[in-house]
Amino acid sequence: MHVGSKCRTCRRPAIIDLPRHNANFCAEHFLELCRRQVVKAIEHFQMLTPDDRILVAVSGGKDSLAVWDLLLELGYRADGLYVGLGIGEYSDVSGAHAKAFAAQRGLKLIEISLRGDYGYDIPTAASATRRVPCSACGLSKRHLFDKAAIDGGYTVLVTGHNLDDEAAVLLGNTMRWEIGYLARQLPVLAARDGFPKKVKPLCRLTERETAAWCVVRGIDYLVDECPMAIGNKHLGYKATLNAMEADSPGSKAAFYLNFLERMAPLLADHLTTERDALVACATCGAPTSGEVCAFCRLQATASEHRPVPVEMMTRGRR
Ligand code: Q46
Ligand code: ZN
Ligand code: ZN
Repeated sequence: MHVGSKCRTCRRPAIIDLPRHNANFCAEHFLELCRRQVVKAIEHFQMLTPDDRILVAVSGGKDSLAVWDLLLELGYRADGLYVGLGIGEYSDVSGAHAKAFAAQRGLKLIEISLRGDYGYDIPTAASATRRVPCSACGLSKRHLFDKAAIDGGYTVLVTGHNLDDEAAVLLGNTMRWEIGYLARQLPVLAARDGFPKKVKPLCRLTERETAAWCVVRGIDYLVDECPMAIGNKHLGYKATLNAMEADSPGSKAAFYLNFLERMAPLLADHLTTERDALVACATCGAPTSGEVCAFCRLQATASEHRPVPVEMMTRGRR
């Protein structure tokens, strides 16, 4: 940003430049732009109503704290859910940020510990299954988020996925033409067969914008990346998109938002035909297409395994 840049709205000194909007903004009008983008996403996709009981999955990072803050600011009622993944110091610090945010504002935060409540953690699960950590982690989070929302009587589960996350997943799915995944890559998924409604109100904001939201609002968030993300393809897709965005501002948002508007409706048939008949998991009762759900199978394997420290799983990967 050039020294002396002015806010597009009020001409006062700007604090941030947003090349994709071809404009600079002061703090007040930057926050207003973020609110507007979130309201637009919520209204366009009919994500939330004022009567909803909302559960926000909170990691302690910028996106989840920003979305919780934004929803409260917009007048919604929302509790938080924190799942301790047992990823060494990263999890300790992320948990501290989530708890501090809730405590400072007198908010309810449901806390679950994978190790304490389910007898395993992500480094151990990755070692036991010999698969990438994010696979066991994603499976565990999805199951526990769904379960907490259903058990707690919440009508909607909110996650902090931002435009960069969604565009990176979209690029990965497009590279392989994963039609089933592409059909489901929507910022709102309706409740069905024992799964809660799931929404992503930050889908129109980039991660630079959610970080700036937190800085301007004085929200203390965990800046470090998860140590187990190293080498994951998602980061590579983000870097590719960022390189394209640097050359052509706005291309990342166009890629994702135009997919939602132009392509996703054409895939709607795949969303309805892809459903298997679901039955209750014999162990935990969650909806599953097999006899025992993937989470219970993972838990059985990982909780039998001797605990593996995170350092062992990240050594030599940097
Ligand atoms: S926490 Fe889990 Fe992420 Fe870490 S292990 Fe992968 S999925 S990168 S959002
Ligand atoms: Zn301004
Ligand atoms: Zn189960």
